[in-house]
Parts: sequence; C-alpha cells; structure tokens
Amino acid sequence: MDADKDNILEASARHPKPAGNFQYGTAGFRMKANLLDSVVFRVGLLAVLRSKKLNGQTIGLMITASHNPPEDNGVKLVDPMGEMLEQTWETHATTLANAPSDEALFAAFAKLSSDLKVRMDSPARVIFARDTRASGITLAASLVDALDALKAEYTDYKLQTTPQLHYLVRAINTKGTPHAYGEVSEKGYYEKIADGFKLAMKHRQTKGHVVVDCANGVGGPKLREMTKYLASANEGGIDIKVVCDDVVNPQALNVQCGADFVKTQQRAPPSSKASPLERCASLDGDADRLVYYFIDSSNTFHLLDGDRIATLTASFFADLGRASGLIDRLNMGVVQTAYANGASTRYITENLQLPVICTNTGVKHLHHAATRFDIGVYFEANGHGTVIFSAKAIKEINRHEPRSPAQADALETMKSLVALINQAVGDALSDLLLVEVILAHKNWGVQEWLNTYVDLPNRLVRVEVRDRGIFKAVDAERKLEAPLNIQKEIDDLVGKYSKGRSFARASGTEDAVRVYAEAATRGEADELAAKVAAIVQKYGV
Ligand code: 16G
Ligand code: MG
Repeated sequence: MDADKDNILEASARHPKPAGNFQYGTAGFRMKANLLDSVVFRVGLLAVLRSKKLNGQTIGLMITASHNPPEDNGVKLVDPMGEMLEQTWETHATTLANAPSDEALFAAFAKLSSDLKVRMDSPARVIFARDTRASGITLAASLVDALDALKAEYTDYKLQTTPQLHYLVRAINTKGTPHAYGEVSEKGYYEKIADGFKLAMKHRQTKGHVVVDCANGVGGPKLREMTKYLASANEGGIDIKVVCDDVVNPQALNVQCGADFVKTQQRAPPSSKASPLERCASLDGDADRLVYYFIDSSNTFHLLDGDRIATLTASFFADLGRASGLIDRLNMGVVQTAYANGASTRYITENLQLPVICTNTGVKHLHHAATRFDIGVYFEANGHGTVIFSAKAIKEINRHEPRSPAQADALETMKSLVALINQAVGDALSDLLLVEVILAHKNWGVQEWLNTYVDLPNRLVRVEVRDRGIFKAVDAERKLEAPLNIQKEIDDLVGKYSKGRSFARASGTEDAVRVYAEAATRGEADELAAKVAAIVQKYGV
C-alpha cells in the first residue's frame, strides 16, 4: 500500500478535483466534460480495486455521455459478465469522486480496499473505450494515469459503442469456459452477430431497405463496419442506408438526430429526408438505444419505440416457442417500466398471454428482472433493451430434437437469435438486426407492425421543484409515498379520465420531477399531465 500511496498521491495531483458534488447515477457519472478529469481518474482507481476484488477478472470502463450534447461526457463501469456495475459499488465510486483532496482520496481508497477486503497483491485488468466526443481522448489519458499508478494491466479499445465494450468484457471473462461468449475482438463481435443474422435470414428476404440515423456518433462507423460482415441484400441479406453519420465534426453529435431526438420530438431528423413509408431507425450517441419510425402516405409521423420493439420481439419468441415445440418447457415474459404505454402492456398480457414485470427506470433494473424468465424480453420505451436467455433455455434450445421440418426451422431461428442478440446489454446494432429478422419472417412492413395495437395518447412533462428528493416513489415508481397525501390527489384526478393513468417520479439524471400521463384521447392525456404537474408543483414549493 505504501508504494501505491506515493503513486496515487503523485498522479492525483495532476487531476485536481473541481468544486461540486458528483454522483454515480443510473448511467454512471455524466456532466460537462471539463469537470470530468478527476472523476475519470478516480473511477480508474475504483476499476482496479474492483478487478482485484474479483481476482483479476477484467472490468470495463466506458467513456461516453450517450445522447447528451457534444460538450458533455461521462464514465461508467462494466462488471465481468458485461453487466452494469454492482449497485453497492456505485456508492464507492461516489465516495472516491468526492474526496476533497489527494490525501483524502488516498485515505478513502485505502479504507475501501480494507473494508472490502481487497487483496492488493491480486492482479488487476481493465479494458476501456470511448465514443466520438472530442473530450474522450484526454479523459482516456486521465484514466491511464490511474491505471499506471496502480500498475494494472489494460487495453485501450479506442472508439467503440457502449454495447461493444460490454461484449468485449464478457468475451474476455468467459474465454476458454463452457460459456465462452465470442472471440475477444471487435471483429469477433461483428462475426457473432452477423453469423446469427445470416442463419436467421436463410430463405428470407427483408422488404426494401432500412434507413438508419446514427446520431452522428460512434454507431455510424461501427454500423458501416458491421454491414461488411452481412450478406448483400440479394443473398437474403439486408440493405442498410446509413444517414447522420458525421463523426468528423464532433459538434454534430446528437444534434437534430438520434433516438432521443426522434423519441422526444416525435419527428424524423430533418437531414434524414425520410420519404413516405420508408422504414427508418435511429440509434443514440453510443448506440445502446434504438427506435424505429416512419412517415405515412399522408405525411403523419409514427414512432415505433422500445415498447413496440418489445411487443414485436415477444410475439416472435412466443411464435417460435410454439412452432419449435419448446413452449411448455421455457417460461417467457416481458419486463417494462411505468413509462410503457398501457396499450403495449395490455397487448402483451391479453393478446400474447405473457406475463409482464414492471420495474424501476434504468437498464440494470430491467435486466435483473428479466433473469427471472428463461426467455426474458426487456425494453424501456426510450429504446434501451434486449432479450436474455437462461442457462436452462440455452440447454433446451441446443438439445431439443425437432419432430418436423417446421419445428427444425423454428429451432434453427431460435439458435440463430441466441447468437445475434447481445445478451450482455441492450445493443442498438444487434436490436436493429433482430427487428429486421422478425419483420422479414413475418413478412411485415412498418405499417403492419404499427397495426398490432393502438397506443394510448400520452404526455411527458418535466417539473422543476425546490428539492426533488422529497418525492419518494414506490411500486416500481408508479406511486409516491412522500410527500404525504400527494398520491391520493393524483389518484382522485386519474379516476376522472377514461383509461387514465399517471405517475410522477424524481429524475435520476436531472434536477427535476417527471410526470407521465396517458388517457383515451390526446386532449385528456394532455390535460391530465398538466394537472398532475400542477399537483407536483404545489407540493414542491
Ligand atoms: C439513464 C438510464 C436509462 C433511463 C434514464 C432515465 C441506463 C444505461 N440509462 O439514462 O435507462 O431510462 O436514465 O432518466 O441505465 P431519468 O431518471 O432522468 O428519467
Ligand atoms: Mg445510450
């Protein structure tokens, strides 16, 4: 520890902490890039501790601020199986990030290593990557300073999407085991997904092309790279038209394009020039969110968001379960959050007859809940999500003996999707190909997909209050237990609206309370949202 002490103090002096309080939130630390130097350095120290604690398993560190504006950046850690950092360690990250001086930082680091019983002589291995933000290179250098100070082994994977880094972490830690996830390289990532896609598309054809808006972020070059591994359209492959892929000008990132823009603005990126009925999709800045959309023949915009991807995927797996003869041996279900449109939840429970679990907002909560199923489909309405398979599901799928050519076909598709789907984390590139496979199998275009059910009109409102901390949500954020009596007021109001539903929750990423409302008509949804927002405002003064 003494050698570490000198090294940490010396290195930390080069990364002084600015004023302010930092918190490892739902998506790691995220803020203006010029405030992040010390934070990234310190998260680097924690990554080393985490790896040592886990006997040298590789920990991932991603430098990205996803859909935030170009001047922001962020950092988050990835655990050995490619999942998000274990929750109890989030507080350790916050502790290190807020130590007021170099001495205090070392003291906090030493205390953590002793409290957590970390053997400091264990090896430490860290891999890292970044999105296309201009600030990423300097921040990666701050990280390397931390890794060098503690003599950790590391690999810089440079530009990657967030899900690619998750893939690499999982591939490294499972290498040579019976659960080997794939080859440890970017190429291995493309090959695994592309092989799954080609197998799933045997004898099938996508309808026309898909236009993909890459948010002018890292997804652009990576999607282009991926297409090299996919068969060309006339061989049963896919015709992808990449738009919004300007990564030369970092100021263009997420501006007037990308999944968040499309979802919140309910319109196509102006520069994508979508024509009527063209199938379009948007990724976010680090390519872990995906939404589809199209403009119909009367120029009306239609969004096919995470809920639509969830329902489409769940219906397809239910079909495959029946067709392969595996349906009775595998339990399937869908995980959503309170933001899921009520019509989607109803479609899943009533039409598909599948169970739905509702969790708190944030990918880690959904992912965790999805592990309760053999085939768990999870998506947030905003486009984060994937499908995960239990060990039992994989075993059943691999050993099942088909009794007919139709069963064999369904089983092969199931196997191909296990390869195609990034089970470490929601992955926009893998999800895009998944949707394309399903549409091709169903022989559907975007209109047929939209026709499966009718969304309830809904409205999201952001309310600024003095202290969002007083709003305490329970029941998967569908109810407020504090302030006292607020929920009763909301319930009384909701009761007056046909198909009304509304909730308020404190944001985990911004200083605000979010109000969601849906009802039978657009007018009622807007009115309900405004009135619930007024209640929140009243309690928030
Ligand atoms: C983060 C979460 C996202 C969630 C959002 C909610 C991850 C990787 N990202 O971006 O899943 O939807 O926060 O934001 O977990 P809010 O708390 O401000 O509404
Ligand atoms: Mg993202």
